[in-house]
Formats: sequence, C-alpha cells, structure tokens
Amino acid sequence: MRNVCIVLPTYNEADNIVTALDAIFTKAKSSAYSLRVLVVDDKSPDGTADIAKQHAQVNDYDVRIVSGNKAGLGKAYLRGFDFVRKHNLGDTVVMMDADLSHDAAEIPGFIEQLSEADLVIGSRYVIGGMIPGEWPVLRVVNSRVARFVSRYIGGLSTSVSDPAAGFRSFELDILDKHSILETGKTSGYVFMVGMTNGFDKSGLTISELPIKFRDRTHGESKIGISDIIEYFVYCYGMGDETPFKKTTVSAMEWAVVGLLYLITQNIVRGANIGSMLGLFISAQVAIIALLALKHKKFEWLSQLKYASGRAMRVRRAIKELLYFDVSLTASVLVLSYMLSSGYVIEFSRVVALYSLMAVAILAYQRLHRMVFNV
Ligand SMILES: Nc1nc2c(ncn2[C@@H]2O[C@H](COP(=O)(O)OP(=O)(O)O)[C@@H](O)[C@H]2O)c(=O)[nH]1
Ligand SMILES: [Mg+2]
Repeated sequence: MRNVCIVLPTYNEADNIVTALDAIFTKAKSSAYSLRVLVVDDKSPDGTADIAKQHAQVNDYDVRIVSGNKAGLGKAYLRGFDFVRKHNLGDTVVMMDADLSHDAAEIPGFIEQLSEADLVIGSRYVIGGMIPGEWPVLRVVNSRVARFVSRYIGGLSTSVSDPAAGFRSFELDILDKHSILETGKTSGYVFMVGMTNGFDKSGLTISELPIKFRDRTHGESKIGISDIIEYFVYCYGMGDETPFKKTTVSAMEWAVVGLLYLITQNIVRGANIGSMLGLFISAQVAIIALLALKHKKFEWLSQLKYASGRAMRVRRAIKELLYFDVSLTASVLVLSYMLSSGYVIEFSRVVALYSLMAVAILAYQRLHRMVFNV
C-alpha cells in the first residue's frame, strides 16, 4: 500500500490551515493509501504552526510539522522533501497549497494517475481544468505570460500546459535516481517550473490532471517582486537554445533596454505631454536601443545589399523597420492601456512589456527571413 505524505507549505495561513487540514482528512482519505500531512511552516508570525498542531491533536490527524526560516516556497519544499525522506513519512508526495486554492477531493485522482506517470501535475489549462471565473483580466494575462516565458524563453517542453502549477504528485525515490531538483538553484515559485523541467530533461513522464483552481478567500498571496524577477532570470537560463535565445538579446541587453524605457517614461511623464504620447516616445527609444544593441549598429541594414536595385532596398528597409516598430509600439500601447488601472505595479508592466518585446522580436525575425529570404 502506498504511503502518501501531503507536503503543505505555509506562511501566515492561520485563517486557512484548519479548513485545509479538515478537507484533507475528510475528502482525501482512501483505502488505497495511508495519509499523512507534513506542514512546512516558515515560523509564520500569525502562529500557523501552533494552530495546525493543536487542531491535529484534537482531531487525531496524522500531522507533522517542520519549521525553518522563511526562504521562499522552493526552499520550503526542499526542506519538506528532506524531512519526509529522513523520517520516512511516506513514499509518495503530494504538493499542495494551504490556502484552499487546491481541492483536497482531487487528491485520490493524483494518486491513481501516478501509476501511469512519474509526475502528475494538476493543471488549470487542460480540458476540464479551470481558473476562477472571477479572475481579473490582469491575473489571466499574468498567468499566461508566465506560461509563455517558461515555454518560449525557457525552452520547456511544450507538452506541459501548466508547468508552474503547484498541485502535483510524485514518488519520492525518483529524486534519488535523477537529478531533478537542481538543488539550491531556485528559492521561490519558479521552483515548480524548475521541477517540471527536471522531470522533462530526465526523460520521465509527466501527465496532467485537470483541476479546478479556486482563489484564496483568506489571507494574502505571498508572491512578491523577487519571485517575479527570479521567475524571469531562471527561465532565461533554464533550457537549451530556444528560438528566442538564438535570435535575441542577452540578459544584459534586456536590462539596458528596460531601463531606458523606464527612464524615458519618467522624463516624459514630467514633461506633461499626455500619457499616450509619453508611452509612444518611450517605446520608440526602447525600440531604437533594442535594434542598435541587437544588430550591432544596424548591421541588418548592410544585408540590404542582397536586394537588387536601390529603390527596392530602400522600400524593403522601410518596410521591415515599419513592421517591427508598428508591432512593438502597438503592443506597448495596447498593453499600457489595458494595465492602466491603478492596482498594477510598475514591475508587472515591465515584465509584460518584455514578453511583448519577445513576441515582437520573433515576429520581426520571421519578417526578416521573409523579406531577405534567408
Ligand atoms: N513555508 C513557506 N510557505 C510559503 C512561502 N511562500 C508561500 N508559501 C505557501 O505556499 C502556498 C502558495 O502560496 P500563495 O501565496 O497562495 O501563492 P499563489 O496562490 O500563487 O498566490 C501557500 O500555502 C503559502 O502559505 C514561503 O516562503 N514559505
Ligand atoms: Mg494561493
């Protein structure tokens, strides 16, 4: 019989932990496996660990608690896995959020599906899966951008539709056989992507189970700016060559362009010329910088010699520049309009802008190939 250990990371989940434990021990019970929970708490100031301990005692739940210093979700999971192995708490792990976003009733499905795959990911983006209907456009966009980044920038296998999802299950001994976790590399939420990538690169099978993701109703999300930065940096360095990496700029160049955009944006804002015109000017500066950096002093212009006839060359040059510029400027404007609501932090704008730049560059490369036939 399987011994299942639910690894439940918590940070300030005092309002959720009782309901989460109740849900697990009522909805996830099965005669097919034994069930235990390991709460990995990072010394939550709101006393999550104590509440969990007490509640488990009163109800006779099999709950263990391991605590440590707050170092991010990824590090918490690593600590949890080590603890499960060291204390022999189970042979099968289910990773799950404690904020009630994940439905404990879906756990038996994960265990069942484990007989066919090495990793089962609870996916919001396969048929039957769901993200909350009440999610604002921005959350949906963010979630999609995250997916895009891991796939097309990070080079993650495209067969996984929700590589960053946190509800998942695997057999623990697989960690000994393969170097899946690349220990120490990630500390935040991108840990999920790294793990998916690890399974994928080790040639293991990943299968997805549709889940219905619900929004937390108590407490706050712990995702912070450092998680977003880490997500980007990690994904950029993660995989092999992707079309994106082959054709585009280095991380350093990205930084320069992003910075230029922000600086121009700030200068222009002070000049009181209206936000749309301001965005337009900033986007132009970023585009020119990007072209200059990428194509080393507009080296692409020299390729025009392959086009015959002066008029033709000029026409092609203008056309290419226009395509690129128009696509990028339009995306920046549309996006900025969409994101102009007050609750969006500047950083998520930049992240989204970068992703759009990526799309624009890919489009540009394609056009380039079309125009020059290379
Ligand atoms: N131990 C630990 N748990 C964390 C940390 N960050 C997030 N969590 C937990 O991980 C789960 C998912 O986090 P949440 O903030 O809801 O992420 P979101 O749903 O993606 O917004 C929750 O149970 C959190 O309490 C951390 O640094 N340490
Ligand atoms: Mg959550």
